[in-house]
Amino acid sequence: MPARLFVVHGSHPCATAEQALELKGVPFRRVEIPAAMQPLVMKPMFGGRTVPGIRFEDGEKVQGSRAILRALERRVPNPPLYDGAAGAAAIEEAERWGDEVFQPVPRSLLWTAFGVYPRAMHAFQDGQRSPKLPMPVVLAAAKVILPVERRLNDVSDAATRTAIAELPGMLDRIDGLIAAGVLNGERPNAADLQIAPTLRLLWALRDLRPLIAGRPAEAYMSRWLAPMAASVPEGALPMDRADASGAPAAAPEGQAAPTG
Ligand SMILES: N[C@@H](CCC(=O)N[C@@H](CS)C(=O)NCC(=O)O)C(=O)O
Repeated sequence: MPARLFVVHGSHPCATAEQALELKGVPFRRVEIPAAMQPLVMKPMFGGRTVPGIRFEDGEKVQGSRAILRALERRVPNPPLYDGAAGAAAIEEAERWGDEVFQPVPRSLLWTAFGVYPRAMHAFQDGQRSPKLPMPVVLAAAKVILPVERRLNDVSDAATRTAIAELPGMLDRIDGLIAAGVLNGERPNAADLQIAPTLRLLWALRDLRPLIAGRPAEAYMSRWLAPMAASVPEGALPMDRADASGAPAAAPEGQAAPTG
């Protein structure tokens, strides 16, 4: 049996692991776990509650995008993921930052935005192997999924405003890594695989596009990754109140999304 990669469709660290498997030419089967169910499925099998996790054909189990990339590098050295003009140490440090600091940003923002526009969740099923749920089922499921995801990801108005306020500095850092040749080299390295999927998910939040558009990071994010068709309409995030303290969220939960 080929390797089995346990994912939640649309998850950015899962995209990291999938891309690495494809680059290394390792055959794998994607096992899709419904959103918010990963603690129930992953914990008993891998010990931790998050996706991605992989079970290789020889039975070795590895959880976490960075650990999966390292296991792949060990098993299939070519093409290398930690080798490039900028040097392995710079790639590893950018990868660490991409995982620990940058990766959590879209999580809190996305679940805030879905709270405002739950209808937008329907299109995020595009490309999944499991059959797509119809809109009424998505809206009913959202009532269960949203509170669980908000709890799992520590979503709060304060965290949302902090993430928005810190995003330009993070984008500056990515532009700097591109200029320094740590990212965006001839072929994707481990840091590219970690950072580009997070950028792509942020782009799916239309409120954030003005912060990203025109930067080197904008062209970079879709160099190796197909753009996401799904997006969340503008007005989902408290952009104009990013610095305000104590302001309520942008709109009441469950409000219908505008068309488009
Ligand atoms: N940094 C880890 C974290 C992965 C992670 O948090 N995945 C999310 C989905 S994007 C998850 O499964 N969350 C469920 C939870 O926090 O219980 C990695 O790159 O593997």
